[in-house]
Amino acid sequence: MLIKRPDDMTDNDVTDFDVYQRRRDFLKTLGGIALLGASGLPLMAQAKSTFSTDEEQTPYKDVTTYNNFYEFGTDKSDPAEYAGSLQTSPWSVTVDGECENPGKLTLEDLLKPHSTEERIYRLRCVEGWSMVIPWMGFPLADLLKRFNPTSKAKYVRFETLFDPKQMPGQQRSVLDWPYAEGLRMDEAMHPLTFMATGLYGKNLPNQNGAPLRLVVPWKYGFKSIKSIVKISFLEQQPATSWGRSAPGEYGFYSNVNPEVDHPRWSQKRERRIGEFRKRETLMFNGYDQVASLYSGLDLRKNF
Ligand SMILES: Nc1nc2c(c(=O)[nH]1)N[C@H]1C(S)=C(S)[C@@H](COP(=O)(O)O)O[C@H]1N2
Ligand SMILES: [Mo]
Repeated sequence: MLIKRPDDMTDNDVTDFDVYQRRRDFLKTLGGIALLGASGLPLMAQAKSTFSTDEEQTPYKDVTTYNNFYEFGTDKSDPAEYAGSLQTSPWSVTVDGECENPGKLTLEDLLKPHSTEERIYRLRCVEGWSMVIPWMGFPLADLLKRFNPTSKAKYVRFETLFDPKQMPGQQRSVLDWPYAEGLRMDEAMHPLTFMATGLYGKNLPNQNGAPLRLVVPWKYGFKSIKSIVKISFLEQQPATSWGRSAPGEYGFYSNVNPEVDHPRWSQKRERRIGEFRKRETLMFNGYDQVASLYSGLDLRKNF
């Protein structure tokens, strides 16, 4: 098969990428002991994240050309084609609401205290397809703690950039812009919940939500909001873009659940991109460690 090089890949990137892939093969031979740091350079020995899956990773090309990012259009190929117009530098993130240290941070100041780790997560889209993506980033909890949320902070709301010039999809009212998502505080603080700044050992491509996007692997992909400019600590559950546009179809929780069908299709199975036969969808997308967050909650009602 002829593999087309993505347009945004320079020769330099390709070299890094080749190194990255060889590194992965090398690591496999070491039995999963990661010896390389976030920069791609050998650092101190570091145990491979216990949160990561060792399932086969979806090829870089698919991860970066089959996307949902409605700010750039509704076709899977639109984000890769049009997200080049997104200016990710300079970038800043406003943090407000129920916290002791609100503020507007430059991306540099926001990222500075965090070291980057790799998390290889399954991503299950509500549409019935899935991928395995090696993200780079850091736990969301580590970021949120810096702002000292008060005891009133029960939820966290996230917002994507609103700029119809850079994001032409926002000129049409397909969704309630800006894209907004939310998590309950305990979900946000769960160690699986991740702020991604890269994938496959490279900076995040724009189509994947550069420069900063959320990854919540046990929830449908639309909870993993891209290109975040605002984080708010709230006492009340926030409205979400998908929840507003179709409340009967997209609930606040949106945990992956093969027992609760989407009103228009079954959620029992999924197509892993690159595979021919469908596979069974797992409760919480296979992340059973989150089950205790929902004890006592009727997940049919709270879908
Ligand atoms: N701002 C924003 N974030 C978004 C979306 C979007 O349209 N806009 N799509 C979501 C959906 S439906 C999915 S499946 C994932 C896809 O992430 P990926 O393209 O990096 O695989 O991003 C989510 N985050
Ligand atoms: Mo999705």
